[in-house]
Amino acid sequence: ALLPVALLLLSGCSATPEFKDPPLVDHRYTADPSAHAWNGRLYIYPSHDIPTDAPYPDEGGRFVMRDYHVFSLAQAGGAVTDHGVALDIDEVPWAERQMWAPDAAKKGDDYYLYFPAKDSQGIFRLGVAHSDSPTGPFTPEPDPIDGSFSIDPAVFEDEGDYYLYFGGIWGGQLQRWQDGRYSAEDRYPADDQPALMPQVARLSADMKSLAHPPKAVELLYPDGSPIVAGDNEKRFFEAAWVHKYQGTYYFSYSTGDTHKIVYATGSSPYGPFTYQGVILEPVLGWTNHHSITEFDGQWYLFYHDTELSGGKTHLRNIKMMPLQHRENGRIETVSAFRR
Ligand code: FUB
Repeated sequence: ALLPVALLLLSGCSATPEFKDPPLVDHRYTADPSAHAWNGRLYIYPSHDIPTDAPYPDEGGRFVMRDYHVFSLAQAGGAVTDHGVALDIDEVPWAERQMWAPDAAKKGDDYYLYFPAKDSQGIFRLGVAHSDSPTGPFTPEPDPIDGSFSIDPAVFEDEGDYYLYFGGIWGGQLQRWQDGRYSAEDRYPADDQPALMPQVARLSADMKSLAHPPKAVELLYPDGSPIVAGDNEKRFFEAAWVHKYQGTYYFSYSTGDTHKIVYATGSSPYGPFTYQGVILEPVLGWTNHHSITEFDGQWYLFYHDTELSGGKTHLRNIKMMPLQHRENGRIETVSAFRR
């Protein structure tokens, strides 16, 4: 968990790093913030981290979350309201453990919460729950979304259509799905072969099912070739997010074991997306996970680090900071630390 700070120190900054932004809340641990501006208010759908002594193998066994709380703000920098439990794992018939990073969508006056959890077989699936309020409580469907798998759902609305992005390697199990079928064996491509790509499917009109089987989202180098599995600085790990700026689609994601949030751009919500650069440098803590949303005419990056827990990777806190798109469409690289 201290690796990102060690890197910072090695990169020439000798003083103890100072955090740029305060945690948005400090009365509970929160992570993976998916933010949306709806009805003139900012709503944040994070994971709810809880303490545990569970071992911390590569499969993310310490992320033992069991419920979701929704948070909201009337203005950036203003008071943050915790709206209480929006969904508890005991209400989801198929879910047994590990409610990881969620997202939400608004369609008319209906709100949908999308979330991953492991079923009784230990397999990650994606669930959906409905509410007539952005803050819940949400009523879950009795079964996972048919055809869904892996983790980190993110929903992007474009011209009346809704697209569900998802996937994560290692603990997120994407490497166990080939041709839409699960196999308990981890199968990774060779380092010089195309990396495992995130998944996308358009949602059906009911927002509770996929309109077609998931497709791979192609992430490319500027020369048009696919990003390869051995390129840990650029290949997809988890935490997909899509936003649109001046007609261009921005696909951003975490590089996992190199701890960055990076982005690629394209001209369709299905991709392909061409790699552009780093949005957020490593934070304190192993995981890096974000969302990007415009609110009151300003774009913001929502992210997490482990300031409150003093570096415990499974006990994180959500934060936000302004994000700048440059005139050429590039995004300004930011750090969670002051330099
Ligand atoms: O919060 C659990 C997992 O950690 C998320 O699903 C990943 O994106 C990582 O942030």
